[in-house]
Amino acid sequence: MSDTGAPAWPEEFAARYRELGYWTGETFGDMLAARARSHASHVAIVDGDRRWTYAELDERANRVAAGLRERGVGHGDRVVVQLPNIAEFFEIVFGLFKIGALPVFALPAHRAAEIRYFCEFTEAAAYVIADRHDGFDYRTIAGQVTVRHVFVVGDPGAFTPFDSLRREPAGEIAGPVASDLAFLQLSGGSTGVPKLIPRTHDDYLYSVRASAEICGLDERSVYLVALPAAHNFPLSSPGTLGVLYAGGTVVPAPTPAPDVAFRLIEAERVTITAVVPPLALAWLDAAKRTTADLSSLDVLQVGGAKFSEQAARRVRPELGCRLQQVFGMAEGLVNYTRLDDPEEIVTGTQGRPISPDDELRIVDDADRDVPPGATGHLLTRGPYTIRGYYRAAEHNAHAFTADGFYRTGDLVRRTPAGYLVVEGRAKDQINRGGEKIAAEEVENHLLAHESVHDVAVVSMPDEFLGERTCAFVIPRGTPPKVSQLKAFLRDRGLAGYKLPDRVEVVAEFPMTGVGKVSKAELRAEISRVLAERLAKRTGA
Ligand code: OOB
Repeated sequence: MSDTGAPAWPEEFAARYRELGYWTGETFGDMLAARARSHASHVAIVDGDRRWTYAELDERANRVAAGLRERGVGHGDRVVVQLPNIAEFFEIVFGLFKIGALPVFALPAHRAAEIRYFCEFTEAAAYVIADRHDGFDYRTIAGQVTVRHVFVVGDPGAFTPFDSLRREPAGEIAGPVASDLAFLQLSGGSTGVPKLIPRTHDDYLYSVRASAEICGLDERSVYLVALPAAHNFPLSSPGTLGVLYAGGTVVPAPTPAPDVAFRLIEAERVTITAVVPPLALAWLDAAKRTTADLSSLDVLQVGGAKFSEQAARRVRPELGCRLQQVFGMAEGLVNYTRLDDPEEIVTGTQGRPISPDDELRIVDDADRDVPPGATGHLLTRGPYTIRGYYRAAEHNAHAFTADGFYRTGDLVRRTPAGYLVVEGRAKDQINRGGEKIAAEEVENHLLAHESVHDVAVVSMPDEFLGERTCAFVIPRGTPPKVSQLKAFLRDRGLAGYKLPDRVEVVAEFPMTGVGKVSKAELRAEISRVLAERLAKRTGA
């Protein structure tokens, strides 16, 4: 492990990835500077009535970089960025890229518990927020973290105005090199605390460039940021970075609600956007009634969770655009259906890898390859898949194989044509409509409640979100109600999407042969309960 806390690729792999032209030595700061030269007056970002050209975005990033430097933030420093979808997100992120400081990409849904942890664990130098968004005041979190600086877009309250960061650059800024870390991304996780994913300029920019090509982006592309901008999918698959690489235009949406998103698609002639399956369903339903002109929309990307074949078939007829399925992970590997694939591949698979050098293995519980076409655990390594989490040596020992394959925790099968179909998940995680919840993290918080003797958190099927969260509780004294447990977790500062949707009180847990709680049986049990309830309601 190097002193950056990030396990690097072995030199023979790094050399090969350079030789093959995947790692080019370009940084994200270089990329923006190059676009500011080649596309100076082309619009890069549209946020409300603000339209920033490439020249302006680059100049703003340089100014913010100078301001960060003046405040003592520099190369290798970590900065927790928690912003809604606004233009300043790109200004600060590129400002940080320019000086080699590392954004830590928090989501707007995170609350004090998560943010405190990110700040402490990464020893962050600064925390960047907007004053308020979606009815929440982020300055209340800022009061609870120990960082040197809090920069606030909007009304700064007791903190430092983001505007004061914009300084006149004094000469050239010495930037990072492409093999340096560019940022820390969050893992969906399956452990007690979220894991951080270290990505380099070299590896990430490769995935961005290749994704932009697969998705046919060019300077006429207009990308609507419907999902939270910091998430890996809208950031780089091909996302905002892919569109900026291609010289196109990025349109951040304040919310993905169909009325807002559809108005923006019409007004800015959006050509491509990315959503999670529940949003795709909401858009499909809203498309029937809308008066908005969606004719510019060429590609709807759907990913983050399994999109049902039935819903996938509706996209072209009902939204009038092409569908692209995306099965990716912040750790690296991203699979796409290709835009010219036949309909049955686009609707029936989750795509194939970006790179000819993405190595995939599908294995059984003992890491033996399963026969072709059989379902097994997906392992992967390649030119943009990490070799280890940030500062997590112990966890890395089992999250990766000895020869560097990442254990994705996904159960997949491969079609004869090389496309992946996601069949399930082996990791202890709930995928709530694309939002990932580590069961153990929620369990640890619930165990602190006085009425909880023991708890097991599992997924339960949900028609709209795919999965929701069910907490099986063995009570101590009076059994707790779901509303009480939710309030308790909210008070502890946990993000709203992690609160359990349902609580089942039980006297004991079913056990596996080796004496572990059988989550498989708990999942089966809650599915049975829900199916019975549904049968009763529908009189079946
Ligand atoms: C994306 O990234 P993460 O890091 O939030 O979550 C990764 C996990 C995968 O391991 C898998 O369990 C699940 O999310 N997943 C899917 C899926 N896409 C992601 N499961 C079934 N079908 C899909 N299409 O979610 C992400 C990152 C980049 C691009 C797209 C998604």
